[in-house]
Amino acid sequence: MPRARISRLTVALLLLAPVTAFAQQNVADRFDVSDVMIPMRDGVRLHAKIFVPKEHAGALPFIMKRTPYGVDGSAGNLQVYMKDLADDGYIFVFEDIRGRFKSEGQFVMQRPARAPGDTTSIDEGTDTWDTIDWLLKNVPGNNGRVGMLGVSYDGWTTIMGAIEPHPALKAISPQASPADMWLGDDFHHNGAFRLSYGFEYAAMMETSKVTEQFQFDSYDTYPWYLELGSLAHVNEHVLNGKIPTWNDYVAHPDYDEFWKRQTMIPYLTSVKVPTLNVGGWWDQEDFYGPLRIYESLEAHDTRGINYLVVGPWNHGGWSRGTGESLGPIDFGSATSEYYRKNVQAPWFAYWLKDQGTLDLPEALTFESGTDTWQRWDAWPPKEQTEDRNLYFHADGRLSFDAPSSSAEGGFDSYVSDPAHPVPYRHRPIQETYGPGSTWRTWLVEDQRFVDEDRPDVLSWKSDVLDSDVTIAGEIVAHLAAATTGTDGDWVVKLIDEYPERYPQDWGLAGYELMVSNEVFRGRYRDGFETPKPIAADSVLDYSWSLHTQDYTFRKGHRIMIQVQSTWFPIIDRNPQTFVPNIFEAKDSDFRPARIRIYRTPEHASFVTIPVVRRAGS
Ligand code: PG9
Repeated sequence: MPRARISRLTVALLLLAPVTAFAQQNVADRFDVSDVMIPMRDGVRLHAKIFVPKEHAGALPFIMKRTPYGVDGSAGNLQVYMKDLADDGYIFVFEDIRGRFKSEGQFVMQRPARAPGDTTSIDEGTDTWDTIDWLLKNVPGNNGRVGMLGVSYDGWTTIMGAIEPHPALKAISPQASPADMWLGDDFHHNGAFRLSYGFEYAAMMETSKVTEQFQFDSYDTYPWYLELGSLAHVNEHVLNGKIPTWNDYVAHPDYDEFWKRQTMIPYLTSVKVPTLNVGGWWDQEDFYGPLRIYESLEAHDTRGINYLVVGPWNHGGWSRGTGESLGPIDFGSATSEYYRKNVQAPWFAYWLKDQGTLDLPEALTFESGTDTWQRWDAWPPKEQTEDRNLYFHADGRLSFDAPSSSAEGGFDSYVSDPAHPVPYRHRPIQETYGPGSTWRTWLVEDQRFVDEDRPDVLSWKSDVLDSDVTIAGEIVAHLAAATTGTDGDWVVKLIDEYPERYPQDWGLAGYELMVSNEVFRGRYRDGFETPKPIAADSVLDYSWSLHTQDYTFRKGHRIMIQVQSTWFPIIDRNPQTFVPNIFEAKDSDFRPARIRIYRTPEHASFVTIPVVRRAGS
C-alpha cells in the first residue's frame, strides 16, 4: 500500500493568471483596493476584493470573477488576463465563493442550481445576485452594469450566475466551464472515471478551506496509483471517508440523479444575458463543457446574443501568455493576445460601456495546421462540410474506402492488461498540479511513445496526403470490437503524423500530434444510467463523439488513428470483468482481456470526420 498523507501546505494554483510581485506593484499604483464582507440573503458573508481605478472619467461598470481558489493574489489578473479591460477602465471585483478562503458558509463542490420556483434556497446564482445588488448600492462611481467572466470553476460560477440573472448583469463570458461532470468534464468522460484528476482535485479542495496539494510519496504517480489497486482502497487506506466528493464518486458510479442535478444544462432554456463562450482545442480539463453550454444556449438564442470562440489553447490558455505555441506546436501568431485584445475587451466594452461595435461571427475558431482564424455562421458548420469515414484496414492502413472483402483477415488484436496499463502521458507522471508537472500540455505530447513501445496500442494510418484535408465539426468514432472480458474501455485518438523529413522544424519530424480523442466505457453501451456486462467474445458496435475540431492535416502528412483500452492514471483501470460498481471492485476482479478490433464489410471500424468543402477541393 503506498504511503500518503494530506499536507497543510497551501498551494498557489497556477490554473489561472500567474501573479508576480511586479504585477502587484503595477496594479497597486493604479487602483484603490479594498476588502469587503458582502452579506448574502441567508446571513452568510462572502469576502471580496474590490479594485477601483484611482483615475477615471465618469461612472464605470463592474467586471466580476467569483472563484473557489482565493482572491488574495487576484491583482495578477489585471496584469495579463484582464489587462486590456483594466486599460479600458472598470471596477474589478474578485469574490471568494461560499465556504472558500475568507468567505463564510459551507462549500459544496459545484453546488446544484436550486429548482425552478424554489425561492427560499441559496445557490451560486443567488450569491451572485446578492453580491451584485450590494455592489450597486455600496460602491460609488458605478454605472449600474456588471460583466462576469472566468475560467473553469470561475467560468462555471459565471454561467450559474446567469440562470436567474440580476438585471444589472449585462454580459458574461463563461470560459472552459464544465457542463456535465459525468459525461465529459473533469471527473468522468462517458462514464470512465478520471482517476488522477478526480482524486487529486477533490483532496485539494476538500481537505480544508484553502487549496492543499495531496502529498504523494513518489514523484511519478503512475506506480502510486497502480500499487493502490482497486479504488475501494482509497477510502480504506488514504482518504478515510473524509473527502465528500470522493464519497460521491463511490456512491454514484452511474449517470444518476446526483449527476443530473449537478449539470446546469436543463436550466439553459433561454439566453438571458449576452454570452461569449470560450474554449481551447487542447483543453486537458473542460473541453466538453464550453461547447455543450454554447450548443444548449444556441438552441434558444432568439436574439442572436450567444457566441463561441475556440482557439489552439489548453485549459485557460487564452488568459495567460501570448498563445503563440502549445508545447512544441507553433501557431504562427499570438493567439491569446489576439483574443484578449480583439475579442474579450471589445465584448465587454460593447455591452457594458456602449463602446465600439461587435465584429464577431457566430463562431470564431482557430484552424490549426493553416494557423488561421475562421469565421462561421454556425458551429459545427454542417452546411460547409461533408462527413467522410476513415476505415481501418489490414496492415495498419486507413482509407476513405470501406472494406470490401473479408480476405484481409478480419480483425486486429491486443491483450489489455490492467496490471500493465498504457500511460496517458510520458512518465514520470507528476502530480497534476505538482512541481514540474507536464499536465497542462499532455494533449499535445508526441504519441510515438505508445505507438512504438506498446503492443496494446494499435495504429492505422493513411497514405501520405497529396493535398490538405481540413476538418471543421464533430468527429465520431465507430468501433466494431470484441473482448474476452465482460467489461472494457475503448480509447480512440485521431492523430496528425508529421512527415519524417520536416526541415521547417526538425523537432517535429515524424511527430504524432493528437487532434482529438475520447474514451468510452463499454458497460454503458446501452445507456449511461444502467451499466450492463458486455457479452464476451461478441462483436459489438460502439459509437461515441471525439468532440469538434477545426484542423488542417497538411499535404505530406498522414492521418492516423490509435486505439487502446487503458489510459492510466487519468482514466481508472476497468477490471474488464463486470462488477456492479467499479469503485468497490475486488483486486481479483482485474483481469487481462484479449481485444479484437474488426475491419470487415459486415463489421467495419471507422472514424467519421467532417471534411470542409472549399473552393477547388
Ligand atoms: N478544472 C477545474 C474544475 C472546475 C470545476 C469543477 C472541478 C474542477 C478548474 O480548473 O477550475
